[in-house]
This record gives sequence, C-alpha cells and structure tokens, in this order.
Amino acid sequence: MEKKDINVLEQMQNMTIDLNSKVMLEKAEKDGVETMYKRKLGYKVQCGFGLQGVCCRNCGMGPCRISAKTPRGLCGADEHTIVGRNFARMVAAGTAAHSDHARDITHTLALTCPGGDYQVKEPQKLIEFAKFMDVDPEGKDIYELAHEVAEVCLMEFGKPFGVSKLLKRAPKVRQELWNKLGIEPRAIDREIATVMHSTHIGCTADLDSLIHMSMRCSMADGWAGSMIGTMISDILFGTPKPVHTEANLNVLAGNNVNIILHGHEPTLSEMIVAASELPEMQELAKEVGADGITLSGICCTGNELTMRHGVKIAGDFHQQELAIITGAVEAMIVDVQCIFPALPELSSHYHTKFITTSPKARITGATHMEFHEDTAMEDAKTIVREAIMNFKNRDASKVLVPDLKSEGMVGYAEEAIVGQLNNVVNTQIDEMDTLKPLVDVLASGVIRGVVGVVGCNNAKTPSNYNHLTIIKELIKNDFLVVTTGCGASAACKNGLMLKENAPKYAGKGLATVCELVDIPPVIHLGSCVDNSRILNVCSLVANACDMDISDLPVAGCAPEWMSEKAVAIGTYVVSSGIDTFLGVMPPVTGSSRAVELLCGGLKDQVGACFYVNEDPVELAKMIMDDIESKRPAFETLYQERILNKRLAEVTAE
Ligand code: XCC
Ligand code: SF4
Repeated sequence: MEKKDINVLEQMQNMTIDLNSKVMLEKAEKDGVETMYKRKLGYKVQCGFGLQGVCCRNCGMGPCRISAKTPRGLCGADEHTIVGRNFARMVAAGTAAHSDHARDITHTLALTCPGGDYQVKEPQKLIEFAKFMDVDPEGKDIYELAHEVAEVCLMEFGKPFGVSKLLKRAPKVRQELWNKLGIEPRAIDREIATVMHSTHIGCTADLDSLIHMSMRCSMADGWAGSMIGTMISDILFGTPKPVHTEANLNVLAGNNVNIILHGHEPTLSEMIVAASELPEMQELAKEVGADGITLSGICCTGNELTMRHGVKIAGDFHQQELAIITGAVEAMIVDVQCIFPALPELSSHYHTKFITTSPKARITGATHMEFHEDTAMEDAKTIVREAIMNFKNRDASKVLVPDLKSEGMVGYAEEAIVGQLNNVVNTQIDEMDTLKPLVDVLASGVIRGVVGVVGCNNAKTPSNYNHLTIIKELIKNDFLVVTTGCGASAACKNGLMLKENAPKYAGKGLATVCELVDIPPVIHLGSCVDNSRILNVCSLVANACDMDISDLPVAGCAPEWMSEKAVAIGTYVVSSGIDTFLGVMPPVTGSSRAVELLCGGLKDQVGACFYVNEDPVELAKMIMDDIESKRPAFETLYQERILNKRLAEVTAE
C-alpha cells in the first residue's frame, strides 16, 4: 500500500476501538470496497445548519436556514420554532418505527392458532396481560383470548377516545403528573399524526408546545408501542431467560453456512431459527459440503435472538458492512430499521446474498424475498434454502474471519432480574418482598445506583468507545448497568456480561452483589423496544418504595445514539422522570431556548431532563454525581416510607 493509503486506513481504524473491525477495515481497503468509515472521511465538514437543527424544509418556499443575516424563515419561523419542529419530527419518526414494529407483532398474535407457525408460548403471561388490558380470560380458550387481546392492543393504535391503557403500569404519582401536564398519550397513531400536523407550515410556532407534544408522542412509544411490542414478543416467543452467548465477528463459522439476521422484528427471525433447525435444512447444508448452519445476529434482531435462543451476536450497527467483508456470509437477511442502503452493492463484491423481506424496507439491488406472517414457515424455508445453496459460491481466497470473540450471559427480562435476586434472599411472592433484595442493595448503598446505558453507534464518536468507557467507569464505582440495543452488543463483545469478570471490572460492592446473586456487572435486557422493560422495573421498584420514578437513584444514558428512535426513547425516559445523559449532541443547539428547556427546564415539569457531554469520562462523572446527589433524599424517603413501616409491623407483631 502507498503511504497515502496507509494514512486513510489509519484514519479509518481510529474511528473504531473494536480490534476485529480494524482488521476488517484493512481487508476492505485490500478488496477495494467502501464502508461507512471511508465515506465518513469524505464528510470533512458536516452542514452547520443541520447540526444545529436550524434548517427547515417543511414547505416548498424553503429550505430556510437561520443565520445572523437571516434570523427568520420566509414564513417568519424563528430558530426556536424550527429547532422545535425538527426535534418533534424526530420523535414522531422514532415512535412510528417502534410502534409499527409493535403493530406487526400484534398482528402476528392475531394469527396464532394451535399447531400453527405462530403459537402462544406463554399462556400465563397472556392471561395476566389480558386482565391488565381489561379483557376477561374467564372460560376462554387460550387462542380465543390471544385474538381478543390482539384486537384490544391494535385498538391502542387508533382508538378514538381515552389515553393509553398501559400508563397504569407507572406509579400513581407519575400518572397524576402526566395527567396534570397533559402528556398522557392517546392513541399511538394519533400522537404521531398530531406531531406531523402541528409541524406542518402554519401550525405550531411555540417551542414549549412543540416540546410538550414531543413528550406526549414519545410516551406513546415507551408506554404504549414498545410496551406492547415487548409484552407480545414474550407471549409469542417466550420470556427471555439468562442464556450463554458469544459475540463479535469471530462467531462466523469456518465451514458452516453462515446466515446473518439483521434488523429488528422477531417475527421473521424466529421463523428463520426454526427453519434452519429442521433436519431437511441441516441435511441440505451437508449436501452442499458445509458442516452445518450458523445463525448470528446484528443490531436488535441479534438481541432478540440471542436472549431467547443464545443465537450468537455477529456485531453491532457499525459492523454490518464489516460482516459481509469477511467473505464468509452466505446470506444476510434483513427486515426493518438500521439497515445500510450500502449493503446490496457491497454484497455484490462477495458471494453474499443480501435478502430484503419487508415491503417497508425494500432496497435497490437487494434480492427481495417477501415474508408473510400467514405463510411464515414456508417463506422462512425458502429463504434458508437460498442461503444454503449459496454456500458453493463461497470463494475461499476472499474469506477472512477475524480472531476475536467474547462470551457473555444475556437475556435478563424483568422476571429474571427479580427472580435472580430473589433466589438468594427469599422466596416470597408479595411484590415488596420480591423486590426487597434489589431495593435493599440500592438503599444501603452497596450499589450506588442503576444506569441504563443503551443505544446505537454513531460515526461522530469512535465505535464503542463511549459505550465502553462509560460502562467501565460506572461499574468500577458500584453502579449496576443494564443495557439494550447496540450498547448491549458492545458490552458483550468486551466480556462485560460475564460474571467471572466482575472482580476485574466492578467495584467491591457491585462485585459482591454479582457474586452473591450470580449476575454479571452489566445486564442484558434485550433490544431497544425492550427499553420498556427498564420502565417496568423502575415502576416496580418505585412502587415497592412508595416513591415516584424520579426519586430513584437511576439514570439513562445513550453514549453513541444516532437514530430517531433513540430521540424518542430519550424523550420518554426523561418524561418518565429519569435523567438522561447523551454522548452526542442532538441537533438543537441553534435554539438557546430549546437547549435550556431540554437540558434544564424540563426538570421542573417532569423531574428529569437531558444532559450532554461529548467526553465519555466526564459524562460518566456527571451521571454518578447526579445519582449521588439524589441519594440522601432517596435514603430519607426510604427510611420514612419503608423502614419505619417495617419496624411498625414488627413491633405490632
Ligand atoms: Fe439501530 Fe436497534 Fe440504534 Fe442499534 S441501537 S443502531 S436503533 S439497532 Ni436500537
Ligand atoms: Fe421556510 Fe417557513 Fe417553509 Fe420552513 S415552513 S421552509 S421556515 S417558509
């Protein structure tokens, strides 16, 4: 390579801390193929207007861009209006993505039947959920009940009256606050439509109002769409239980047919897992000269599959291209969200079949094999067969699978977290007693707090660097970390989901808890839709402590967020009373008032707000300081509301 090329390679390699990724970038250069890392080099300067959120093209008179010379758009919209509208639209898009995913899962529940491709795996969970949704399970066949629950859930998307039924999962005080503020989401689709309508030219031109409707819309994601998505996924495919897995590109197997599942919804991927396990598929793989079939996942599909089946994690968002560059992938099968449009062209340099399956995410140049839930198994078999038959086209001279992989325990649903703690301490079923161990370690300060470190990779930061730096800082200082999405993949790739590594990375308090309770210092909660599990656990703990969520020593953090879904998530987490720390600045800095409101003013309304710092060490410190500052009040409340009560009970006996 010439010196110039080496420079380019070095620059690209500096954009990730993953050692496998660095190897693959070198191969990409040798193979003459382009990746996100290369394209990023071409973007020396990104558009300043876009970065600040002050570019508006919401009507045909624009685009209008706010600057000192042009302080208003043609219609007179100022920077606050434009930033607010752009922010609200990001939230609406994110909410749409998560909720449409949930809608598909719910349709799948409506298709369940005895002996069918999709069945009810968790009847008890269905019955409980039915009761919660005001559907009487009494005397009903489980499938009759499933269909009824599906219909009630589908109504949550478009019902004409009332607010989300799922809000009642939150502590009472929080529900009252949402009611007072007017941010209880009504029907999910309605909140998305309201934002799109109100941000049309000539509607809302008031920043407070735009942020207010952003919060209400985001709540339709967290407390409705995502909550339904998670619940029904568990009912259909089983509640995740802790399971062993492996992560990073080395999970791609030498002489196996490698199939990568990438995207988000478990509907397709679950069926691919089932199809690939069929004896006829295993035999076919042998016939074409392979030893077997290896499935692995990328992005949230990876998380969904790993937590229910231990399917290995091939990589995160930033490794989707690098996986193909290994030359060892027979097929990459995708559904929706976070799929680079670059993949078909990239795949054409290798033997990899790049297969799109959803009419919602067609990509020019891909092999489109549409997947329909009502012919699920047949469709899945066709797709798997296509992958197997492609094995003979693998070109050994183009294969390079990098050396590293890591192991971890994944799949801690709410039940697993509570259950695991309960195993050690007691076995009572009363809610407070069940949560007592978790509450006790929090209240005593053995664990200083719990932080959800979640979200994507962003080319604005070296891949995985912020995630790992922050997670390591937190656990070193006795903060338990729960994680989802690509942040979870980063943690797993680096051994942080192994209990054995707790003494190495965790502080004394946390390491002791890990040992006693048999958990890793970083807990895998699933995909991004599963952030609703974090809301659930927070609600349970708040209820058990007779407090609001905002009283708890907890925080949210998205160190490398990039998607609009992440903006929706951050906003509902804040609206739920949890301070949220971002490692990448959202495009709002063009409006001083938006920054003041999002990063401060919201605190007076919902008891939480955003904090941003692009230095991960500083951000970690901000998180810990924030939680520590909450602890004295939390401990006092705990003493008043729980300990004194317990004492009174004991005395009464
Ligand atoms: Fe996408 Fe969900 Fe972000 Fe990863 S974490 S880059 S949204 S796959 Ni959800
Ligand atoms: Fe310009 Fe107003 Fe149209 Fe936006 S809505 S493009 S600011 S005229």
